[in-house]
Amino acid sequence: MGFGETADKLPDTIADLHGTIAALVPGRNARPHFGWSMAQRGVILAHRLLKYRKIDMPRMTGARLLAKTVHAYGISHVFFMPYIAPRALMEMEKLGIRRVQTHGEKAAAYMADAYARVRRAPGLCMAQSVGALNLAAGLQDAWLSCSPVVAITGREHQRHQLRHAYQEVDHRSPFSAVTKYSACVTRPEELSQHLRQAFRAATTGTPQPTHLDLEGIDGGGVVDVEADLDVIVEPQFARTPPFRPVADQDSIAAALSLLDSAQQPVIVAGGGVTASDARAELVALAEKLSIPVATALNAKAMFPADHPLAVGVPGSYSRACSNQILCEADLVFFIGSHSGGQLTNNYTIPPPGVKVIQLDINPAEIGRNYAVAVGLQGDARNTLRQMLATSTCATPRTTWIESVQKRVRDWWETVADHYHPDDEPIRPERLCKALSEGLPANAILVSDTGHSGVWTGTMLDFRHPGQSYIRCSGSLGWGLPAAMGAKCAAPDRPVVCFTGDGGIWYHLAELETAVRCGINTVTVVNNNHSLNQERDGVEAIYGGQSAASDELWRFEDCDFARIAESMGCLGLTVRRASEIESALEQAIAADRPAVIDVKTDIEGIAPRAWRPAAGRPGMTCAGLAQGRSAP
Ligand SMILES: Cc1ncc(C[n+]2csc(CCOP(=O)(O)OP(=O)(O)O)c2C)c(N)n1
Ligand SMILES: [Mg+2]
Repeated sequence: MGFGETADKLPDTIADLHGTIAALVPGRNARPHFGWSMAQRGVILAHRLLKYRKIDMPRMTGARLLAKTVHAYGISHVFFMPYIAPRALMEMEKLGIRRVQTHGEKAAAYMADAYARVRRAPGLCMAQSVGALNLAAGLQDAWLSCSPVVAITGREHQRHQLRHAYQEVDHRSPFSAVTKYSACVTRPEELSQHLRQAFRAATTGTPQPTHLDLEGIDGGGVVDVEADLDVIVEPQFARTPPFRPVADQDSIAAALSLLDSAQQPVIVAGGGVTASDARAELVALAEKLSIPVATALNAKAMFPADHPLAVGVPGSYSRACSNQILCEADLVFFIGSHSGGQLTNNYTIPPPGVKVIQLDINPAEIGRNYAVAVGLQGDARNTLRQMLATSTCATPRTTWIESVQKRVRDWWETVADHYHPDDEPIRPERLCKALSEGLPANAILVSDTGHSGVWTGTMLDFRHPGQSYIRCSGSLGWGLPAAMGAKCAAPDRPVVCFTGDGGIWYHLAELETAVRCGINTVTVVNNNHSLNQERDGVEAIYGGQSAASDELWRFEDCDFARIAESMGCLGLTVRRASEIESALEQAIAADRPAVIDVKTDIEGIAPRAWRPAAGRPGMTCAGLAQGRSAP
């Protein structure tokens, strides 16, 4: 039942109530009231009131209320680790919600995160009380990636709190670090209100996780109890963004004027462009105003890789040319970007002091890291549309664009050695080339972090508007379960996870979940049998390579194809680059989850991010800094 329905019934029922009250508490002229005491009158009134509540609020368990509400908010899958709210899970099943029971709470949170990002709508994950902190740890990535995940946990009864209850610690601090809204719900009557707020907070402004902590270690104090309950759903908050405000026209005019007069402007598109689904508008504005476009990892698929204005991904996990181009810009237009530490290589790319325009739906983000010449508060898609409607075509900035293109071409030449050959063991650059060529036009690429983020961010190209890219914001191991969440969100699209062996070890057990639940993802493992991104740091401390230093980053060479087969997946091993594409085809066509174990070069280490020479911010290329990428 929606708000509207409830409201429609109110006037009639309240009129009835007035009659009831008039009968019970007669006016001065009425006959004395049969000697009823005030208490008796109160009881009768309360009884009538309850009856009224029953008219509008059917009696149901908190479980039914929870299931009906999340179902009405469009939730098709719930990701959880038992033992949590089994009655609610039963009610969800009746409504056709798929229950994805995982092997760990972090994996459940990662699945809900990717599910939410792919659907641009809330995701749902749950855990019992002792798993709550694991779930909170899993929400770190959703928090960092601005993903609208609603998390539900059980909590030891209030009467047992602070009494050394079995398995119980305080949930408040861990969840306060990774949620926008976190509330304790002690009775089913409180659930509607907090659920509404959980969906509203998750989807509005900067989308981020929210949390409800239900009474009882499995939430039984709320879900197992029957009461007169109202299912309230506000469909607007069942998707992101619920509102699409347009920045004010004066600010838009000021921004357009600055962009017009800039000689060497660059647009930096962030995750807000992805969240707002503003790819077409971004491309159109860049072309109309003749401005090159760099993308954050969170917006990598929002600009065609082969477009003449494409700059690539700047920052820490970057191409040298992207950082160089940003250091040459005289104006940077951040769109839906936090201009955070990774994107800006710790606030150095572009250099501090550069002229900046920033557009964000959340006004608190505007100017956080770079002082702005013009701030635009609004939804990316609608504000870009307004900018398109009120701008005139720019004279092409031929010299600037040619210099940008030359930087990009020169950079490709520096990596060509690793990009083309069919050597054994395979170089990660070559693996990415094969994936760029072999990914279907509607594929979703899900990338783990560390080297996986560097390789996919810099070496993998998306050329089709139907391709998507989502990436881990930092928690190694996110990739495999996240790909499963993405597949649940888009069952008809091929979902390919790119992870390292260090990454896949974290949540390998979820392959069993994938088989059991029929979630057919493809996991490509860049298997160099090591955490090789850590190698340089370790050897620098040891003063060179030794058996002891090797212990800090090397693994046994394991056969992930056989491990995957043992769980019911298709397992493939690839040793030559020329075999990658056919393996990918076979894996995508398989009617079950698949793992491709790609044996790669242990020397395949990414270069460190390019940065301007010390003390000379904004200077042109100082050459590739020596060394390797930071973890
Ligand atoms: C939860 C967590 N712990 C530790 C790290 C640090 N870290 C980043 S990349 C990395 C190594 C990744 O190894 P692998 O996935 O095999 O890729 P490789 O470096 O070998 O190419 C580590 C340990 C992290 N990002 N997240
Ligand atoms: Mg590795």
